Amino acid sequence: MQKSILILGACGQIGTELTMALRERYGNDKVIASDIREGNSALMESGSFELLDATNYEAVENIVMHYEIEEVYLMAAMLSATAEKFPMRAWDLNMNSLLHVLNLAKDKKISKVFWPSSIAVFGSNTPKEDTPQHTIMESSTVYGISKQAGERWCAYYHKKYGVDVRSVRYPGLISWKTLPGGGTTDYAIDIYHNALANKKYSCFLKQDTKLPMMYMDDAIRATIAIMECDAEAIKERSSYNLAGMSFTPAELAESIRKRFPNFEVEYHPDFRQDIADSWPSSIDDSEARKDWNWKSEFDLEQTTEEMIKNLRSSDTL
Ligand code: AKB
Repeated sequence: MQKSILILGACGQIGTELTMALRERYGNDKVIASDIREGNSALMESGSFELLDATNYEAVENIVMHYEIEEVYLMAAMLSATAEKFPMRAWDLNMNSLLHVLNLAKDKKISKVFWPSSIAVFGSNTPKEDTPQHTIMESSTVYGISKQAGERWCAYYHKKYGVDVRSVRYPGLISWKTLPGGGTTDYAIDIYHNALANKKYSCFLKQDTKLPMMYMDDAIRATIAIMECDAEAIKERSSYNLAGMSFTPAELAESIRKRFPNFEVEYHPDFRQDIADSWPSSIDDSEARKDWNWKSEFDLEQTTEEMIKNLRSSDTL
């Protein structure tokens, strides 16, 4: 019999695609989507959905018991830019939802947990290029602090209680199906929408700000791969570095300009520039490659190709 899975935060940028991918893999009736708001029609119509606040322990526990859930993917989070505006709300959501799920696993009500960390765990004194798995991590953002604390909790629950929790540090994720919300890397999606709709874009980061990024298909593949591999293969119980590609806004604009020669970008950095400046430019993910055979597939040119093709033929514009 297939395992039953609960996704918390199923209607967000990652949750939407992850839910559909897991439903395709394990069966629509085995993957329960939940969020504090409803999602798109494909998600709502393809399987069970529960309105659920991930910070409410009792409500999460009830759903886990009702559906006899074995695995939880906790995708609910407040991202970096919004978290700077609402620090306490971000801390409440990002930490309490994680502790609730870890406690359910500690009490053997579920058997496996996926929780995403981020490149935001790193800070301005971390080595910027090829940032290693283990290095200085002095994050200066609310979001980064919550992700770093979350990583420590994951490692602690694994060591102390044997909780099978698995995690990756996502770079900025580029997708066309669902818009992101409140992140610093969101420019790398907005820019495609604007290239198609307006032929110009006002970028909130400087043109030479190089950040680690990944196409969503790679991120979903990594998430499912780490969850499916044998527990003994997972050597990092905090979170794994994960790399796709790295580029600057100017390089991304140039790749779009190969298809739209008249595309114009202006640069008007705002408070998100400070956040981006504190993050790495590129990531060394050799531990993930070694332990569970991770390898990304999409580079910038393939990503631009996919984004333009899919946005053109979808109604998300
Ligand atoms: C953000 O920009 O906040 C996120 C992230 C890098 O975790 N996309």
